[in-house]
Amino acid sequence: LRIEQELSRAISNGELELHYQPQIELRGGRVVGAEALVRWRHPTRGLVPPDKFVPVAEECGLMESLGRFVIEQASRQAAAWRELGLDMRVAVNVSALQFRNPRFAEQTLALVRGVGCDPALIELEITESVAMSDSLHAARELAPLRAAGVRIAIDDFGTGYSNLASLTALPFDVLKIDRAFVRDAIEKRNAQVVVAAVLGLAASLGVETVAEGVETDDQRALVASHGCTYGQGYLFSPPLPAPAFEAWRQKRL
Ligand code: G
Ligand code: G
Ligand code: MN
Ligand code: NA
Repeated sequence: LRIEQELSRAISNGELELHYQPQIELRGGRVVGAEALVRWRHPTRGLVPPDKFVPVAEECGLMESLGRFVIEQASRQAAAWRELGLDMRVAVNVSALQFRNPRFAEQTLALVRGVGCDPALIELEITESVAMSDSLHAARELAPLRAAGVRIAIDDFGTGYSNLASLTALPFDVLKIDRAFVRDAIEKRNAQVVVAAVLGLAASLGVETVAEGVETDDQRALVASHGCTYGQGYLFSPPLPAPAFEAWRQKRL
């Protein structure tokens, strides 16, 4: 069977699942949310990572149904956690193709509300390059989402070629510093300069920040000392299936 056919079947058969990686408030250590990361539990190949099938989905017309699955599942989970009394946001990655949809905002809000989820529990991650490739479209789609309470995060920040003036005109709530800068910040002066500059920019814009790929306590301390709001990375936890995530969170309290 070709991978496209298998993937199409996998989406309808429920072989896709979301894993959740915690986001921690660096001042105080509170768990404020999680990034949802999709995996394919393949019957013979085991757990397939997203970089092996998200591009396939984009190429063969399956991205819309994959994206719909991810938004619905993440919203169901966020609503279920609220039921349990855990107030946690769930961040969802949005692909370039998904975002290009002229009815992206409307359809996303319908999916979120359709499963009984408060839009304020959802954060959408859009990469810097996707947000900036058509900033007029981006502004048009992001405004109604934010008006409904959805938070917008710019993912992989620092890796694109942003026109900073256009970027600052975009409505968003969070900048996620790409993990390459966090990785190198301790040893490489230029990476540390980028981290400090991005955190300074975010503070001036009044937006929050997430340092991605935090693996060591030195990295955590460095980004915290420059005012970073949240941390995410193996230092805290890898992405986990929902039950393991809940157990991890319980143990931390
Ligand atoms: O842990 P990780 O291998 O999950 O993720 C690898 C890449 O796949 C990341 O760049 C991440 O943004 C992307 N990714 C993970 N889950 C999703 C998803 O649900 N949708 C999209 N479009 N990309 C995802
Ligand atoms: O591109 P995006 O930021 O959406 O993707 C998140 C990716 O980063 C996932 O593949 C996730 O598994 C991975 N990841 C999460 N935490 C760490 C970490 O501490 N170190 C490294 N190297 N990768 C991480
Ligand atoms: Mn992401
Ligand atoms: Na990222």
